[in-house]
Amino acid sequence: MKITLIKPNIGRREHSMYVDESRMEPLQLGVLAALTPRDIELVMYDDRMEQIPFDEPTDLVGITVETFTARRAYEISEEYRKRGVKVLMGGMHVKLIPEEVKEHCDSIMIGDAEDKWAEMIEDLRKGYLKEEYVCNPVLVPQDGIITRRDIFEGKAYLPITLLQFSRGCRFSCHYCASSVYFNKHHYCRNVDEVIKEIKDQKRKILFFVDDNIVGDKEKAKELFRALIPLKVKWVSQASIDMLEDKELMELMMKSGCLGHVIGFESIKIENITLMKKGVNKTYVENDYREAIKELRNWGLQTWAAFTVGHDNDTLTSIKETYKFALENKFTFAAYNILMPYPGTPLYNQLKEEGRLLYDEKWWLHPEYRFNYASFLPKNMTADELTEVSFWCRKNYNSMKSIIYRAFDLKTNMRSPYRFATYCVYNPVFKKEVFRKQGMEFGFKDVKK
Ligand code: B12
Ligand code: SF4
Repeated sequence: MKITLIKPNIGRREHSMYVDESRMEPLQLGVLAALTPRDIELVMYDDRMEQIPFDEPTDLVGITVETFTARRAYEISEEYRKRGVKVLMGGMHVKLIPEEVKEHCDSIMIGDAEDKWAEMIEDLRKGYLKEEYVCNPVLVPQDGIITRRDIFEGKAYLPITLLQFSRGCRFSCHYCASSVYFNKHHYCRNVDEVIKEIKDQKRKILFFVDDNIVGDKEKAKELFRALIPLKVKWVSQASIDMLEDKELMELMMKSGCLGHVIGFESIKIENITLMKKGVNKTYVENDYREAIKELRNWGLQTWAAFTVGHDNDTLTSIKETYKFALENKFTFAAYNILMPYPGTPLYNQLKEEGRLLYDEKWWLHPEYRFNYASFLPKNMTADELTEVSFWCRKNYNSMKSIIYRAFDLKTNMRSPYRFATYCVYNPVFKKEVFRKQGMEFGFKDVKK
């Protein structure tokens, strides 16, 4: 018996294929591979940089689906189903909008696969699949499961190992798909297993793809203590309230942390209130000044994440956000347009207010393009929002800005290693800004 796992691309650029420059190993497929009994043959194809051999015989195709890749996932599924191969879909988008996904495959798995993968395999061996596998929340993620990384070999991924210590987040920002997926819960893995997983692979640079690695500060301390002897370097995503716990910060730095993606989201308190990001409230009140000073003093290289297009945003306030990030010389900054993901409170609110564009399903609409606004903002047109967010990204990643931001002895120039990281990754992201902007979803027109 053979299973084929697939990571779909987002889409294509006009007149050419799009190859993701910053492509990383698809961790979820490594977890699914590890859950699969060894007597089953398993292959993985990553649509972001290789052709999918649709004619290669297989008994089941498993596709991981995010909202951005849904259109392409449906195309891939159609190709296999034309050839009589059964397709199973799982991942974030499947949990957010199962009724849509069902239309495009033979079976769906809702939630974390650890709970129902074995049952699905047994069904497959008997020659059938249920239409739906609904997984219970996995209280200890990857319990006894060490990601299989042999499936990533030879595929030219960035030399950084992805893994997780925890899943989910307790906060409930109104636009956040993860908050809906995990129903505002945060689950930690067994520290011993995380350490074993790190020792089992060769790299010294790690990316913990947790939604919030400090979601449980005491458990995070346990992890950081155990990381110290391994002498690894790592990055992750964290909420800004980590700064309240000095012991946590000390252990974090000792364990080799280089920096985090931190959701600053907005420099306007009115927006922070609207998006229900209570964790940022006390920090935004003094323009994040104290927090940024502390982050620099700890020596963290910060990837500041902003969302633009909130109801209190204007073109001027968004440009001020750009200036704010530049002045603070963040190592990286993202200016993501606020995206209404299906199933989120933001999506439901905009739908009620009649503000959703693209027939309320931007991710499937043939005219929607990557990084376009998909709703009517309050204080500007959708096109203006698209343009101003691109303007921020373009300017923040310009050569002049990269050079200006490099000169920070506490962060980007703290050590030759830090400086090298800065110099390698900034040009990669600069290139991605232009390559991805306005990209079409999917490789061809798909029917809704
Ligand atoms: C790591 C990560 C990235 C990495 C990608 C790494 C890589 N491999 O290429 C980077 C930083 C590059 C990235 C980029 C982007 N990301 Co991202 N990313 C994540 C993050 C933090 C973790 C994903 C992960 O690896 N999880 C670990 C695995 C083990 O968990 P999992 O995927 O949930 O899989 C489990 C289940 O879902 C299920 N499952 C998953 N797939 C399948 C398939 C089958 C067949 C079955 C049965 C089950 C199943 O079982 C798995 C095991 O339990 C998530 C947040 C999140 N919590 O998901 C955001 C997230 C997926 N990203 C998101 C976004 C928006 C983006 C960007 C579009 C951002 C941007 N504007 O540029 C880009 C582009 C993404 C793309 N497709 O190209 C959103 C997607 C929202 C949505 N509704 O789809 C998320 C959810 C963040 C959020 N809070 O909103 N991202
Ligand atoms: S803090 Fe981050 S992960 Fe948590 S709910 Fe808000 S946006 Fe989502």
